[in-house]
Amino acid sequence: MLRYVTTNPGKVREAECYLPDGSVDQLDFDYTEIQAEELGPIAARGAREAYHHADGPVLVDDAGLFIEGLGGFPGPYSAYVEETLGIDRVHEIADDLDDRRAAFRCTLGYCDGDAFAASPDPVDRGERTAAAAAGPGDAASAGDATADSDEAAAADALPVKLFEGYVPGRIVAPRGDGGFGYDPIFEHDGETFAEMDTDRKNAISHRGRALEKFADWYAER
Ligand code: ITT
Repeated sequence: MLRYVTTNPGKVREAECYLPDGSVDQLDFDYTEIQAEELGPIAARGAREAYHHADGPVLVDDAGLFIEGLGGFPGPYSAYVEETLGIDRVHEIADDLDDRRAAFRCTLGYCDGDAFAASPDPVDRGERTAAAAAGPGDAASAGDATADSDEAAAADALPVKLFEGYVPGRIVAPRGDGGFGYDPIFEHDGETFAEMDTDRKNAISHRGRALEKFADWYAER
């Protein structure tokens, strides 16, 4: 069973449309979100931490809203900004901008503990190489601090496969009551995501694009 790791049930509703019935289960686990400008390293770290927590295959989903006129803000800080400012305030701020174009991005990170061709740079390949070179540690000296840290380093070397999705749009006054998060203020092709049902949003959304790539790869695997 694949665990879709998120505290957000809205994401799971969207993901279920791409994966065979009964093959995915929500794991409500709040993994550590490292500070990074890109979603990839956040998803990769999160996937490794969630894999250790779940002790089985996991898929983490890191997403964000990138507003052009704000240099990509809130981007990886989208959850914090939604919680602290709220989407109405984000719309008000964007309303003062000449450039209200925006994009949603989603990065899925898959880890099942096995070796496979993980995503290449810029996503922490250097880190993985260094950790792999450190080796798994010496079982005979278990309990020894050096062996422990070697083991932690080797765990950090676990391959993570990333899948990315992107959708362009613009920030508008809130409309619609579907979806979640920033959906009411994100317009694509004349409609906000909150005005679309799940199938329509999935057909064009950042998450839908990433899930489509994941589902193809996972079916082969
Ligand atoms: P998890 O980290 O537990 O998965 P989260 O909701 O905090 O849940 P993210 O950090 O990925 O997830 O999300 C960043 C923010 O972007 C957060 O405020 C979400 O509500 C919002 N968001 C993510 N995907 C979205 C989508 O498809 N439509 C609207 N808002 C979205």
